[in-house]
Amino acid sequence: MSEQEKTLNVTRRGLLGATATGAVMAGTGLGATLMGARPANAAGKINLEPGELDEYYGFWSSGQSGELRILGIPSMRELVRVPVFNRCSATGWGQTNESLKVLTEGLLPETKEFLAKRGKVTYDNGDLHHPHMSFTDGTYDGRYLFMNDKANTRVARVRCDVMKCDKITEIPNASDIHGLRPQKFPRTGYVFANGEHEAPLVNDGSILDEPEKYVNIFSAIDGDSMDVAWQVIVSGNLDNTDCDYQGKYAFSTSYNSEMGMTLAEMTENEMDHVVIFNLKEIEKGVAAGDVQVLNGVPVIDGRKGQNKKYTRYVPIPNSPHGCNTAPDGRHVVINGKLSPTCSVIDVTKVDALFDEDADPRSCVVAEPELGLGPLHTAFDGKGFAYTTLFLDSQVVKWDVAKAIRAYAGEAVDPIISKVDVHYQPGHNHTTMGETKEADGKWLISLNKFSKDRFLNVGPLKPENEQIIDISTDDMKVVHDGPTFAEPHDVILVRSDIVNPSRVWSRDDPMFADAVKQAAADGVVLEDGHDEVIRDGNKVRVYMYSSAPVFSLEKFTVKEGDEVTIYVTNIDDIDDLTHGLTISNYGVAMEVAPQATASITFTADRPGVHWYYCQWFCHALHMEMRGRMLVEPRAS
Ligand code: CUK
Ligand code: CUA
Repeated sequence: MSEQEKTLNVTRRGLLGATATGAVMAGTGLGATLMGARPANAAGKINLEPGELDEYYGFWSSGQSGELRILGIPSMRELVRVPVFNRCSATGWGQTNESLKVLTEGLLPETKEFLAKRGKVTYDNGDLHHPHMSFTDGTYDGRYLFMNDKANTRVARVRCDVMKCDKITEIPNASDIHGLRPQKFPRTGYVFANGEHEAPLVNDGSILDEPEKYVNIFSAIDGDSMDVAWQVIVSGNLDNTDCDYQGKYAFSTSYNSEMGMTLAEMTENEMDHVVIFNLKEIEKGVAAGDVQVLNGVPVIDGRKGQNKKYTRYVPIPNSPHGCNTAPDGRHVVINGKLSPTCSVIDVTKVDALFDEDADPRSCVVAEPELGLGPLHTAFDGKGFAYTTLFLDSQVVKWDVAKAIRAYAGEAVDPIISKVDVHYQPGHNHTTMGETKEADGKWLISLNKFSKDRFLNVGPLKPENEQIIDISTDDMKVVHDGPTFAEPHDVILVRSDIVNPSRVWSRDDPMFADAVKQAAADGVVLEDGHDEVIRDGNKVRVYMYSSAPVFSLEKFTVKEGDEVTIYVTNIDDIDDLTHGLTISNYGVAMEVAPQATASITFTADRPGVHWYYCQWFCHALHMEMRGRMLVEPRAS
């Protein structure tokens, strides 16, 4: 392809994706293209050449798919999927002993009991809405990603060095974790998590249809230990949450302040509220024992009309949804949803709210009318905010400072421009936009409907995520990105912050149990040792993989044996992953370079069962196989 064809190609994509086509024609200009100039946007080009790397990592939620996805931005190329709350056929997440430990150890005892009755050890599904990176001093630090499970009330952590989930904690006392954000300052620190749905505090069936006895719970999880540090009982359903850059306050939007059960009841009030949590006072209250301890967690009463030291309720127009702190470190934008407005809270005015008689609305410094259905807001670090309008199918760019002046009575219009997106946007996110290093290059709009944007694939359609160039005054949609159910949220992180390892370290805690068991059995995994150890009806099979062979060509077990296979990948080359799949046994796992992975099953199907490597690793990959011989039990 000639340079000219390449550039034409880029321009055509820009035209197809854009709504303001005139602007694209004029701006990046066919004239310039034909003269051979690269029609790059000010933010850079999105169609990378083969081999070119992206400038940002995009960490994507996947809603009811339950996994984390990693994309390169701005190309929108999907790089990898990280199974978290779901099961994964490729990697064996949910089958391997290493993943089962992560999936089970943080469950509450009563959940384990409940699942055991169904013959399960963990949940199979999850609903992952909000992935966020750990912070140090107001910006991403590349240590961890945290994320919620709305379906089964859990919070998970992914290690950024290996991009695997290492902890999942079920949150006691709360119901259905939704909004989630890590503490920005001084570090994470806490991970704040909203329980969305109200329920009896002890939900054992002794209280059922008595909604007046239901409560909502806000949780602070320790990001280092993943234990719940404390919880606060609040009034109203909690939706989204964010915190300040001082380490003093967290903010949660709350719809249904009525605590209604039906749609009519839930939307009755003109005003709902934002709950502001005073972190230092809550910590003091916990230390002083002003709590009830439930499931081992100190729980503080922060309901409306209770002790005002801990929480304040700021009235906000009907059913606020998104909650987004601006990179200026001072303003928090509350998105109206049923109200066409966003409310701007000034964190420097929050201290005063905790005086008994303060007007709780005194911290609201702007309330611009932006359009229909404002859901979430992103920032560019230059004083502008970008709010999704769900009902209008638009993103609106507005000036925060002007909105404040307008609220104070000046005749200024804070709205800069609007751009159509396709269709019905929920979250949006800018590059580094939830940190103090917001750089204002790209905006992603996560749209709930794609309708006619792609080839018809039947009644179930993909969603559509669009990338918008915000490096210049106007907003240009430059790319459509179809995606499967259902990214709610995304963060865009500068690539230099994220530095994953290329191969596993042999002393990684992920497979420490396997290494310990091998040592107890006198097996040195790193030596490429293989061994079959019989221990009553338990059989431990140790082998290594090195392209293109398994060290064991065959092994024999007896029908009914409990078999554990440990595979160590002794290859140490970048990208040389192997796997182990046993045919007609439903057994499969990934073994990345220098990792050990293990899987346990009962050999209750006699016969010859081939095991093979399912990760294409070598010219002789098809030959990378062996036999498990299962002797029938003598009858
Ligand atoms: S929520 Cu999905 S559009 Cu779960 Cu973050 Cu607003
Ligand atoms: Cu090893 Cu394919």
